[in-house]
Amino acid sequence: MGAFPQSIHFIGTNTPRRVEMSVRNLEVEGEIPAEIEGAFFRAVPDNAHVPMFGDDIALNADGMVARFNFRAGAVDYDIKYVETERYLAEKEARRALFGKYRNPFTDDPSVEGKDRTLANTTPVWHGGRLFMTKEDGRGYEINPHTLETAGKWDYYGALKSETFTAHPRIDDETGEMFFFGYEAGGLCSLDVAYGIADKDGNLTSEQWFDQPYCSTIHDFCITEKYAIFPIFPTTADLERIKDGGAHWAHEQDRESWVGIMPRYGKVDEMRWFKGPKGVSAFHFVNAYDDGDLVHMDVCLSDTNAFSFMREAGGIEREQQDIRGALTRWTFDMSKPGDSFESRDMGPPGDLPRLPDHAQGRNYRRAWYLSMNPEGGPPMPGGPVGANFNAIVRIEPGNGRITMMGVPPGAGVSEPVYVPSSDPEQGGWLMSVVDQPNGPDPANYLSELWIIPADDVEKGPVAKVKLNMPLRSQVHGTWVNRAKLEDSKLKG
Ligand code: V55
Ligand code: FE
Repeated sequence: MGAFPQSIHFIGTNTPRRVEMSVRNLEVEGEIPAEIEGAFFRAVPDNAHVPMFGDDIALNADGMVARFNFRAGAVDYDIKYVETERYLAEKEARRALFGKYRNPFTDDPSVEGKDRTLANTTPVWHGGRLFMTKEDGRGYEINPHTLETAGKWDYYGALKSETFTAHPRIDDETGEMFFFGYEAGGLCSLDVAYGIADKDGNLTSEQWFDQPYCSTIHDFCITEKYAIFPIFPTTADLERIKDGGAHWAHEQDRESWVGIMPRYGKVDEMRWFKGPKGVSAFHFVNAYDDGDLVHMDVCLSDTNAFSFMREAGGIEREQQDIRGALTRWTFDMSKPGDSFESRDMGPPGDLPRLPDHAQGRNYRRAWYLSMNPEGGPPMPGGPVGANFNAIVRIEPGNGRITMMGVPPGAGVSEPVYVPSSDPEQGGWLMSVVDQPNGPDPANYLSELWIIPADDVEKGPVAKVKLNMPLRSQVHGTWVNRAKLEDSKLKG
């Protein structure tokens, strides 16, 4: 088996844990609000084997699906590998057979042509089903009660795209899911598939268009009228990949683009707006219509946040020297031309969270992860290799910003939002907080904090204790008890 490398993708909260387990009745400090009933699903990349080549990146680790299950004031925890084709082939061989991140030319010949996706990025709930997704392949359906893998999801054979985003958007009013897949027609293709699934989980539309260049489209937005596709200059190149190189390289001197089309329209109605050069973003808070205006709020930075994507593009910039802001881009759909307005709204950060009902609509508040300048540097870890140490709450209407920091050295992961039946209360955030436990960076304790969503500065009302370290998650999703009981797959 050998040993894991000690690079930023395997230390701190990225230390491989690799344990499938179930823990009943976790210890709780404080009190869990009685109305919290449901499951917090998390996507956790965690290597089942040492990488084929010396080093690797966290994005290339096997997907695990984890669940904090809240029932009658008690919390159970479970975590299990997603049994992708790739995971099962390597499990059988007892070693890595798939090589570098999104580079099939580096694989062991025995797995040629096999599906490479790891399903390690976002748990998605739609139409009574749970999926684990990653943007390089189709989603895998998971039984939400047992966490067993049910198989690859293709909408009963209807889906043509070879890929499915880890960031679909669900309109809470119509129940429809809007999604896309890029490199939809194969490695480095310009094809983007734009799809809609109805509230019951049936594919009702799939259209393909070409993006301006082969970029990583990690997230997109919907409003009540539009679908919005951002194109940032982190690009794939087939020759580089065939040479065994990186899938992605950031191009600092290349322009960005935003494609906007009516969300129920035809892809040839797409209008392309030209954006600044060299910028990058992985996640959008939200977008909404305001008369003829479209506002889109993006966690923007002046270069790519992933060091390996910068390095492949020859960009020398330390993580702490990256600049950015929560930024509002406003498009006037009544005017011709390809320009738009931009303004800063909040401190730099990423991993935003929005209440489900506010998707695509004017919103009162949202949350995202940021750095508390007074908090001291957090432990290394997380998808980028650098953790965040604060949750920021922003009211876009008036610019009010509040914050919850975590103890020195601790890291905080993306929260989920849990609505409250009491409109005065404002709901809850749940977030895993990893706190150092001595000088060894692999040694820390993970807790799930429950925080009043509209009073984040007050800190947690309850801490659910694992009494052990958990590997960093990427994204998570909250599914309430009624939805779980209404699931298509039963326990
Ligand atoms: C991201 C995560 C991925 C990936 C591409 O967080 C982008 C961004 C966990 O996998 O493959
Ligand atoms: Fe993401």
